[in-house]
Parts: sequence; C-alpha cells; structure tokens
Amino acid sequence: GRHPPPFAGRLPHLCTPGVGKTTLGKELATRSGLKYVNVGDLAREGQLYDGYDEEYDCPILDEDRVVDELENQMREGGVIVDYHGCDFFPERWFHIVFVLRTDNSVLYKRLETRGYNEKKLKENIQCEIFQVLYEEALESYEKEIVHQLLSNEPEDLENNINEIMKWIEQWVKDHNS
Ligand code: DAT
Repeated sequence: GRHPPPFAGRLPHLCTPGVGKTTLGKELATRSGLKYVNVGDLAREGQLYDGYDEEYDCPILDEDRVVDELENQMREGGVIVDYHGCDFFPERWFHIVFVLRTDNSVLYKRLETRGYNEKKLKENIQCEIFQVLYEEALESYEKEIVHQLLSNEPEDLENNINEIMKWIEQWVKDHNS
C-alpha cells in the first residue's frame, strides 16, 4: 500500500527542489562522519551538462558523465548523495533511498523565495502533487529500501536525522560483525 506523507524520487531535470535535501544531507554528514555529495554542485563545477532547457530555464544534466565522475567514490562507499532524481544512478550504489516530502503550501513559499519563474514553480509543485519522485524511486530501487520522510518543519528535520542516524548505526553493526 501507499505510505502516507513525505520524501521522494525523480524526474530528469526539474523536481522537487526545496524539500530540504541539502539541509538534511549536510547535517547528516556532520553527525555521521559520512561524506556528502551534492550532484547539482558537482555538475556545475564540472560543467557536466548536455545542453540547456529554455523552457524550464536550467541546464540539462549529462547523466552519464555524472555517473562516471562519481563511480570511484561510490565504490569506496560511505557517501550521502543529494539529488532530486535517482533513476540514472546504478542500483548497486545505494543501500537506502530517502524521498523527502513537503506539503504544497509550504513548498510553494520556499520555491517562491528562490525566485523561480511561474512555469517552473507550477511544474515543480505539480511534480510534488503527483508524487513523481517517489514513484521514480520505487521503479528504480527495491521498494524495501525506499522511504518517505516528511519535511515541513524544523522538528521534522530533527526527527529525520535521528531516524537515519539509527539506521546507519544498525547498518554498521550488521556489517562489521
Ligand atoms: P533542497 O536541497 O531539497 O532544494 P534545501 O535543503 O535547500 O532544499 O531547503 C530549502 C529551504 O527550506 C531552506 O531555506 C531550508 C528550509 N528547510 C529545509 N528543511 C526544512 C524543514 N524540515 N522545515 C523547515 N524548513 C526547512
């Protein structure tokens, strides 16, 4: 059955910014000692793009080059990967996938603050409504490893970090005995 609220999946190059991935990912890295990789930043720094989408006013990610760029690091392990999409990553890279979900009214305000144009704003909100990213995650990974997390308020962030920290500790225990 369907899980109730929270965090999800993927679309090629839009969707769903503003749910709190970066905030969560960085804080988690600090507390856990894992490495943090922001795919958006990586692409910008290496100009890993393949054209420009005029309609959505954003560069188009060169997914193959992103995967090549990350491969060595991912093989070593211990990496938190922050991106709104997940279908183009090799399945073997991840032990667990979290999809953050934010209520539309809350999300709208966050994206407005970022100065998104009307079309981009609408598309992104639409994407959230239809749970596009969560569906994508479910199609790309074993459904047992895909989890939704609610990310409306600071308290949610704290809860999510605590939950994920517990999972990491358990995983380390299970794999070091
Ligand atoms: P993303 O990386 O998904 O684009 P972000 O981490 O940059 O999102 O967060 C977008 C904004 O929302 C930023 O101002 C921090 C804020 N935020 C993130 N998580 C939140 C939460 N659980 N409650 C309230 N605000 C949050």
